[in-house]
Amino acid sequence: MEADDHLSVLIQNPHLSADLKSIAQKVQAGERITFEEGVLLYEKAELSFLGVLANYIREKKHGDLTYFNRNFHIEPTNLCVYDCKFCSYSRLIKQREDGWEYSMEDMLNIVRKYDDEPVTEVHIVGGVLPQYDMPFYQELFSRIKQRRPELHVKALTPVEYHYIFKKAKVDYATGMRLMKESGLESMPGGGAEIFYPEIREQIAKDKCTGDQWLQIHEEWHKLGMRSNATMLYGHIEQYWHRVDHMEHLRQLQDRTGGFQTFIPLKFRNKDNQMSAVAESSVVEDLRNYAIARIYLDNFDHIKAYWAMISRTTAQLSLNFGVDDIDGTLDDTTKIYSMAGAEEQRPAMSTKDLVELIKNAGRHPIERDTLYHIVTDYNNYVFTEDIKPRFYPLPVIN
Ligand code: V47
Ligand code: SF4
Repeated sequence: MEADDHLSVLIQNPHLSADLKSIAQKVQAGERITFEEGVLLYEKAELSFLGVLANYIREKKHGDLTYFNRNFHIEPTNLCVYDCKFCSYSRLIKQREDGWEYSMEDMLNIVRKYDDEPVTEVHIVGGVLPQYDMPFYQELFSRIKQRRPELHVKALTPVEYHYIFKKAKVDYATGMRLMKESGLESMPGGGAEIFYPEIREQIAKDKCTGDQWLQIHEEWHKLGMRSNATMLYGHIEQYWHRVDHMEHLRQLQDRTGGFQTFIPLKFRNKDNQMSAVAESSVVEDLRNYAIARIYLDNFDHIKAYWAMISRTTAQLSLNFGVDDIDGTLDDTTKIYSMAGAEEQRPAMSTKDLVELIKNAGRHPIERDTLYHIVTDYNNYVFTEDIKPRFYPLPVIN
């Protein structure tokens, strides 16, 4: 049965409650659901119901296509002036012995090591420290682009931009324009956490507010540029805080159309100040992907970050609204392994990733950052496996 037949059968089910039936009919008609309906889905809808709706939307938008990209990460430092309670990664400045601080040369060395690799993107994000200021990042981005012009620079979040622009005494619009001129090409989705002030205050005090996060993305979109959005869920927030978060994103997207992908990030509780908070179940994770797919009707893509949720859940998520499972990472990212993700050394070869997608009955596509097709892997025959390489990290100052 096709996704639309599944939805029709569901709507005809005489046991379906009137409120859920009305939501299903809206989805079938391509209509937007309301804030209250979003909350109702979280409170009342079963996983199987959500799966039918989310898969219907996913297949309307993308059929079976499932995207991934080949990128590498640079994490300039794990020291941070902020102290987010959920963060297993950052070490306060006073705990310097646990930390690393890469110099400009260290970071350029990482880029150089990928010279012969078919990667299309470098993803740069880490802690916030005074020496990583606006001139530092302007120089870094422009030197990366000089070295490898076709490598897409996806870097930093409003958390860093708010901090470095304040220090440089420039407003958001000027700051984002200058970063673009230095070689920045898109912004990852991090730092969003939960926008609602009372929750944000408890888990991510002092860093940019939800409104500031949204304003910085808006300025970036006004320059014709694209970005992603995340939501850190499954901690102290309630369902309506998640819907409030997505509502703000949906409204901004209506104004700018600049978001590409929404990435729900499951809270992981290892080695952080919120370790007493239980993690969400896989069922809850899949429900959350599905509701995000249904609520964010104006977002093209929903991404599951496989390194964080395990390969099996990533496969399952492809039936619950997800059409992107990020990239072939190597071990240059530590954010997740340090927070207790299943993948302690996140790496998957292109062949592994392609097989993972095919085994879930989907059609694997390698994309670039802006979702242009790089390679269609559906009928691709691998003559040799394209493995990610493990590089020794540069010496830390
Ligand atoms: O903002 C930190 C999250 C984010 C934990 O745009 C945690 O393509 C769960 O945004 N449990 C940064 N999450 C990573 C990020 C990202 C990742 C992959 C792709 C993209 C993209 C963006 O990581 C932070 C924070 O929300 N995070 N600690 C934790 N304990
Ligand atoms: Fe710093 Fe980011 Fe960790 Fe918060 S989440 S403490 S801003 S590294």
